[in-house]
Amino acid sequence: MKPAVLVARNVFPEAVARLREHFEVTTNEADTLWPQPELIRQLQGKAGLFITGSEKIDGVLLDACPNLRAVCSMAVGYNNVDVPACTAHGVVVSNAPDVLTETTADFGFALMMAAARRVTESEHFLRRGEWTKWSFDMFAGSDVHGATMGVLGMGRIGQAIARRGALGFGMKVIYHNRSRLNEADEATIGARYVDKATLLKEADHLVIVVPYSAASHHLIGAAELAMMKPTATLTNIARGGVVDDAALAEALRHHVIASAGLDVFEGEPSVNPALLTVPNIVLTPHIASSSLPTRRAMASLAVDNLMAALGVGPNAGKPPTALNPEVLSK
Ligand code: 8YV
Repeated sequence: MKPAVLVARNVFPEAVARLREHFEVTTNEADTLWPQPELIRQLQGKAGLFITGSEKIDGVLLDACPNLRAVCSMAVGYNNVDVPACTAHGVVVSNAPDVLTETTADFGFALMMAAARRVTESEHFLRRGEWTKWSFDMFAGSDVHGATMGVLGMGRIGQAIARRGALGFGMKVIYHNRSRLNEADEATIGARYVDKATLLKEADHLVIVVPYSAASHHLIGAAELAMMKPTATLTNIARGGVVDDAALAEALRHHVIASAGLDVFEGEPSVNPALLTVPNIVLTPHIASSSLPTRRAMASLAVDNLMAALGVGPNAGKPPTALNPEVLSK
């Protein structure tokens, strides 16, 4: 009998079809995010689970699903998965790095530019029928070319955004990260390492790309925003919770900084109502990785991992992007 796997959300039919070649597949036709008790109920007897960045995988779920051997996510961020608990339960976990780096960097750059040049704010003005004449300072924003980009979190996506800024737009790039890049990488990207305070003080455009963890919770709050230039923009494409959304709304309302671009929110898909009422912000519903080819590649990588973790296909036993491959070598 084929092993049984669960696909927790609607995904591309071709991804499900590949899984059906090897497994008994149950899908989530309604495409709602199952509360954990329902996810646990659906998982009974299943050996594998295909998830997104939303399902919470923790010790409670793992205790309740003793047949589970692999949890494979189509997201690169895995703050929704307790990896040590999975390892302790002998469950392989994988994420989906690399395939979304360039697409997500494109979007981060777009949000930064839209915030700097006030694209959303001015479009709303036009749609409201308020555009009756030209004026010398109408929606005058700040320049991106030649400005200083501050990157908080210099992983793969941070580096891809920094490259765009330095090579494409002649930006001066400064960054802060838990660990410093080696000198050769800094030189290739054209980025200078600074401490967090310098990053906040010197950046014209701050782009946040750090993974979410207890350590990065509210990394940017009222005190940090107060250190930034009043002309600065802030872009968050990392995770909700890295920025204190209430403090950001307050800072935007009082022009502590000029504008912001947010793709991720605390408690999403709910959005702090205060953010919805400030004009100087660009808001998008967590779509930075959402180009069709990239979303296909993310789903396909999760399928590759699930097949390999459950011992079928060309990578059998060696999931390409496992986070705890030691589980399989035991
Ligand atoms: C995903 C993301 O859209 O990969 C991530 O970590 O935040 C996004 O690319 C989302 O999590 C889908 O699973």
